[in-house]
Amino acid sequence: MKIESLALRELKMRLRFPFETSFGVTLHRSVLLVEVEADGVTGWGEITATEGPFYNSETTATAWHVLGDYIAPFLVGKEIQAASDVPALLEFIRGHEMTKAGVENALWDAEARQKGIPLSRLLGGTLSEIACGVSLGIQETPEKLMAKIEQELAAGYQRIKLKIKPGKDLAYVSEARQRHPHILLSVDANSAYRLKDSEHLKKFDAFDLLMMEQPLEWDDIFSHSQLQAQIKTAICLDECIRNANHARAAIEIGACRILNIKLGRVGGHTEARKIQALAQERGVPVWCGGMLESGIGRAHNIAMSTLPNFRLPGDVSASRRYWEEDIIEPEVEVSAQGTIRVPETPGLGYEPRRSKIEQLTVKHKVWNSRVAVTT
Ligand code: OSB
Ligand code: MG
Repeated sequence: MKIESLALRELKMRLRFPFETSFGVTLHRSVLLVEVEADGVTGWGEITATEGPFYNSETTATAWHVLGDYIAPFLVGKEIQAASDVPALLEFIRGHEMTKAGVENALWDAEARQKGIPLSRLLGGTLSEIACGVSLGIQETPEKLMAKIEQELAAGYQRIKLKIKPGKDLAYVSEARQRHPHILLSVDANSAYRLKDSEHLKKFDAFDLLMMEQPLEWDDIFSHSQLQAQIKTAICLDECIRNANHARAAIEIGACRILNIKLGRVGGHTEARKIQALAQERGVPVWCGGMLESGIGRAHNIAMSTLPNFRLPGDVSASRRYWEEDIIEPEVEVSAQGTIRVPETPGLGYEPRRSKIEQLTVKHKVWNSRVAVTT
């Protein structure tokens, strides 16, 4: 495939509800979309960086910088065999996984469209339907959280994940478990605790949780292994795992029993597949995490979730939980059983709605073989 052009655009999108995690509240998303032209075929990807460096170290601004100053000038005009060539080509750029993932994943979409097959099949996925859970932001009171839980269970979601932080944790989780003794329930701290809080974190063992996601520092695998030795609840790592080497280290030293795979955080489909295969070999279940994506990122998440060893419901839920109107056609819908049917049409299987995308775009730049064009 010849990479003829790369385009980056920033869309301003407003979530239907504010989403609160231990690192802050999000209502307005700056959604970054990558559009690639290869051999006359278009592919789409999403850069899932957040507005500020509070989840990981990337931001929407660093993505513009790294894509515009390094990735686009290097890749545009290049001939590649397959999208899976991209990570090796971009190895000279350290970090910036989300930015690289947006580009690589757009090429995966283009490659699948060229071959006339669904992206899920090109990736090696086998499922025709994926299991869905929801991630619920921190709420003002346990009562408000209980109402959200009821609503999502009524909609059919198979797993409820609660965001927690110190002071907004045990009372909320305890109440949720009392009301729903049998549901799959998990918590996600987004690095809000420290190893010295292990006595406090042990108390979660009483709630029969499916997992506790990323309780400790965002880049500290070793401390998680020390915590895992002290608690019964399975630790799931999110922020700490940015590539297959991290996953191998974490599994080897017992830092987690479950892995959350996010395409952006690990640098794209190629690295995600490596992590998935390694985890499978070691008997560690994986599931697909989310970054409040638009339909483009969501469609990539759906395709990835069809791979073997995605054994637990992901944070992949319906478009309408996030947006009044999504930017793809059709929107992502979830069945009353809490599943998404995997599309069977070529590529992502959802079409970008160009007019809606144009309408929401606040910044747009195209790099083609000769010049960069800003509109
Ligand atoms: O840690 O999984 C996380 C959202 C933004 C940043 C980090 C996380 C999340 C979520 C939301 O949990 C998942 C989603 O519904 O997209
Ligand atoms: Mg998480």
